[in-house]
Amino acid sequence: MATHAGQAADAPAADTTAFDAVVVGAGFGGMYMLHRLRGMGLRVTVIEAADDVGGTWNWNRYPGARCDVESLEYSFSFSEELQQEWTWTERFASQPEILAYARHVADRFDLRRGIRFGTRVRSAHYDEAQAQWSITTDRGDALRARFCIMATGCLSLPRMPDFPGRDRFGGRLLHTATWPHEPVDFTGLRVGVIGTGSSGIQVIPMIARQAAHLHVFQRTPNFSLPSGNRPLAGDEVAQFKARYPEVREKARHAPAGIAGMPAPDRGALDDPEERRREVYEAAWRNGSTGLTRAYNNLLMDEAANATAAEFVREKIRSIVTDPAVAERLTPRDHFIGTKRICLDSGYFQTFNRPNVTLVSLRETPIESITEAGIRTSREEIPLDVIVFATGFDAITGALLDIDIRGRRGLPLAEKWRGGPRTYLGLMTAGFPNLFSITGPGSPSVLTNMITSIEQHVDWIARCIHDLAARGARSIEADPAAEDGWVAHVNAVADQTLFPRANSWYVGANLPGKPRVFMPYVGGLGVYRRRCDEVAERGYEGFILDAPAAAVA
Ligand code: FAD
Ligand code: N01
Repeated sequence: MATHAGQAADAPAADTTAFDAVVVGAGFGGMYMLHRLRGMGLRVTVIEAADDVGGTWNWNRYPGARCDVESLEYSFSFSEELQQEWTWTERFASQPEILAYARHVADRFDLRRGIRFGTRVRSAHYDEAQAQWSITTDRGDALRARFCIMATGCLSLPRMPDFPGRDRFGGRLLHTATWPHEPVDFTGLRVGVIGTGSSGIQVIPMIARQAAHLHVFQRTPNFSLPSGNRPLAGDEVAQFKARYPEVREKARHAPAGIAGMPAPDRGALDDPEERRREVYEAAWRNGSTGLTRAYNNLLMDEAANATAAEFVREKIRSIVTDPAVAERLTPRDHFIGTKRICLDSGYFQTFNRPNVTLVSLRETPIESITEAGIRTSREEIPLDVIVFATGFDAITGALLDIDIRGRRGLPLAEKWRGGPRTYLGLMTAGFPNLFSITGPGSPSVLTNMITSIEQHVDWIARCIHDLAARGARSIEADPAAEDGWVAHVNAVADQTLFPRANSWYVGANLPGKPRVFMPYVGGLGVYRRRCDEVAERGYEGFILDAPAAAVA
């Protein structure tokens, strides 16, 4: 393995099949991993199924798509020049702007020459004798690498429920996560949107403005807060940029990886009702997801949570003019925040429009998709376009979509049959030199993902560097350390209300998926310290250079 900075990293070489590292995915995770490993002088290639960088922001091009972490924080911190030269125009950047940013990063750091686009990794098998990964793609590539790094994304495998008759539909079928590259014009069309998670809640107001009529097919009502999105003023951006070093440092140690969201110091029931309402009202007016972090026990204590949930229910009733529609839109089946909270721009207001109809699938379930539209238990609704906003096989989906095999040919799918098992969300025992960026068991989707991505990439880069310095060929999780981490992840989650919701955090959105709370809820700051300590103690809980088949 090359270890010296400045060495020809992924420059054209005689052998285009042998690498120090193969990275799968060119979203923010894969892009930064490439940059770091290249800087260490490694031969690295990135394989990306899409035609461009950006991952999430290249795939999810539906109208209304934007981030819910403020743009000034939802961006890379690793380069001072980058963060100073890029200027965000809105408090919550739109998908086109975030994609433009990803492309800028790719160009600025000359990443594209290290990425094979339009290529999907099909398998990754560990060769114990050689201590190498063999990787194959849908284009017939067969690559070998010491390290295989999965930057495949937590929300990258879209899920399209298999309603009877789906393929018979005579109109256009769209999924928010595989949106066409050219804009879709809904003018004059009869449109149906299935799903009212974050994607549905963003796309519905946009389609309603264009369509002749929009039917919203809602299975479970969701909590949503006003985003408070607005243009950013030039001086505001300049002042923020001037504070970047301090802001980023704060974010790295904050529970959610966001400097503007420090941990609150009091519980909801510590305040009298009047004061509590003022706090919620201020958070509502301010926008963002702050309301669910207004008190430190909202996600721990049922009674505390009920105060915030009821506040939002009242808001829904005050916005939606038809009381029967308001009632159908009111979430009652989960604690607020235990399913990913949604941020919207006029979502509930949309149901006051004469061209929008809410169809509650709890009352009238979808029976089939017909050639002409959607048939519920009550009627057939004629449609020109059906938009699936039905989400993802989250966190484990993209990993298990690849045929990954570790020691003795053990398939990852078999090892994770009862749910994912990892040490620190970084590695899984029996799969040496296989890392995952924001993998299950790490804070990932409960944080600003870019802060978490940087933390994982930096840790992996340091680990690979340290292995080379010691002359070690491999690293893998010790099964006992893994058991301990899985138990810890579950114990921390069980102290919260999170596992009780039927969310994608627990895989409840997919029939048959094992019910396991997948992200680490202990907070990014705490988690970062733990990862750093592990490295400083000589990779405690990992086995370096285990002989072939030595690890169970
Ligand atoms: P991704 O961006 O998902 O990239 C993974 C890449 O891997 C994809 O390009 C995919 O094509 C590729 N890939 C997967 N499998 C294979 C394979 N077998 N072969 C080849 N390539 C493969 N997070 C936040 O923190 N804040 C937000 O505001 C926010 N908003 C979001 C909005 C939407 C609509 C969605 C869907 C997610 C949002 N997220 C948000 C989460 C978002 O996914 C992360 O913030 C971040 O972009 C993830 O980057 P990534 O590189 O880890 O994964
Ligand atoms: O997916 P979801 P998403 N019949 O799984 C419904 C991030 N993100 O793409 O709740 C009928 O949340 C399903 O109903 P139910 C963010 O992390 C962020 O919206 O299962 N309905 C639900 O209403 C987010 O959490 C942003 O009963 C069916 C919806 O489809 C994550 O991505 C924007 C159904 C799926 O909601 C996923 O969000 C977008 C069926 N068979 C995404 N199957 C930001 O704002 C599913 N549904 C930053």
